[in-house]
Amino acid sequence: MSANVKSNGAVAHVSQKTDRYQYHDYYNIDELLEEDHILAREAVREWVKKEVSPIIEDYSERATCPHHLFKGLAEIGAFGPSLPAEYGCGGMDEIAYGIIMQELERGDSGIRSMASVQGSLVMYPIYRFGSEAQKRHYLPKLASGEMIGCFGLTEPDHGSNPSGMVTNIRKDGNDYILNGAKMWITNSPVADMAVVWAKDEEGRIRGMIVERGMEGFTTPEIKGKWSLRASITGELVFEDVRIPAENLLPDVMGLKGPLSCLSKARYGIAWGAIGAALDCYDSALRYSLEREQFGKPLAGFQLTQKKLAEMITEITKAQLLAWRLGTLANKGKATPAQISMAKRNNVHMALEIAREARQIHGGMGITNEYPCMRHMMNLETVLTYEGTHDIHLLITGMDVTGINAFK
Ligand code: TGC
Ligand code: FAD
Repeated sequence: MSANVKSNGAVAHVSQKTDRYQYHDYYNIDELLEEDHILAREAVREWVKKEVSPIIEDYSERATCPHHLFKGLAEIGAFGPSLPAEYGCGGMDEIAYGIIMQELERGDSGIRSMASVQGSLVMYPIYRFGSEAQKRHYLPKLASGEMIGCFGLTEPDHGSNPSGMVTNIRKDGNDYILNGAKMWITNSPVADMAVVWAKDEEGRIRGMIVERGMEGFTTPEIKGKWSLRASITGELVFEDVRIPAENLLPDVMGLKGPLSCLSKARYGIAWGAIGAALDCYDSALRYSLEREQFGKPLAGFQLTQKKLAEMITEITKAQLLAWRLGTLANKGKATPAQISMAKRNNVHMALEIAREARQIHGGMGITNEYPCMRHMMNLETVLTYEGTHDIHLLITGMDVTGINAFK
């Protein structure tokens, strides 16, 4: 593939690979969907084929975020699809939101991340815990991509255990003074604003909106990632940043604030990971039918069939889990522990499939001619962020035994 980098950072490709992806629905799950879901899926799939697939290997290889795609993501309704239309959002249901995440992650986990962070971790807390003035000011701008946001929970010394955070605010007249640092923050170097979680003088966790340009607020980039390379990641550093009181989210205190946002985002990832798995399976199936060794297609060997049969079985189970979770979420009945189970299962499933699919492609599987290695590397991050694989296991363990293994 050859490419020219334009002055705005976008890449004009001289020659591009064709995206031959075809959806796989072994159990006719489409019969359980509504017309709106299918329409949303088709629209996002077309967008991914046109805007993401031709450039993603190149951006990933250069470890560069295709920020020109933020606008397009907004146009296809990927920012806050299940938040109300009165704030400029999609007004769709939770299954539509899941399906959109699935199609985006079929393209790349980093592209899905761009949308998950904006919709579930920035717009959702403003919608759920913000004042009416905050909702009216920020949500339409975030939905349209006019503003880009990020979410600051993780700290250098507090990842799986965010309750230990040391980032803090103290009251100063009508304002608060914010000090501390957040680590591993998706989109931070390009964000116009951040939803940040910090402890007040009483040790209660509060959410607040910090805008780029506030004195003492910086967002250095984290470099050197072998995973999620088309997504930009950074820190948030606060040195005596003055935050007006009206920037605090008034309607929540405590860890349940950020954890509620994580539930929303983890739900989207449970769907999203299926997209990455489908892309790997689809590529492996096609390759195994086209590539011949020992005088017949790879697909004709029993060991290849075992791999493919197990892949589509696991994908089908994950699709059913996501669909059922979606119906519960639509009724407001999906519990955090149910969401944890689906995030954990589906991401692990996708990572295993990416590895198997890479094997089926043989040596070609390690190149950027095929998507498996990129998905595999991305999924290592997806397995870790939004709660690690083991943290979600312990959440399930706590739910079924009633005993908290964290404390
Ligand atoms: P714990 O005592 O269990 O809970 C504190 C309060 O929160 C409530 N709660 C939840 N509420 C909503 N949704 C959830 N998922 C919730 N989980 C817990 C809980 O009921 C309680 O409420 P209340 O009213 O009693 O105060 O808290 P804990 O300190 O023991 O922590 C539990 C644990 C370990 C499960 C939690 O800390 C955790 O999930 N840790 C993992 C951290 C994590 O996921 N970080 C993600 C950072 S953001 C990110 O990765 C973005 S990536 C974005 C991208 O690019 O896509
Ligand atoms: P640690 O918490 O130090 O965990 C290290 C290992 O120890 C893990 O395997 C973990 O499972 C294990 N472990 C920890 N506690 C236990 C226990 N009690 N029992 C058994 N095992 C345990 N955060 C944000 O706030 N916003 C973002 O936008 C964001 N984006 C991210 C983007 C990327 C690319 C990455 C890599 C991370 C991002 N994160 C973000 C942070 C992410 O959520 C954390 O990395 C994750 O929560 C794990 O924290 P940690 O890396 O500090 O690992």
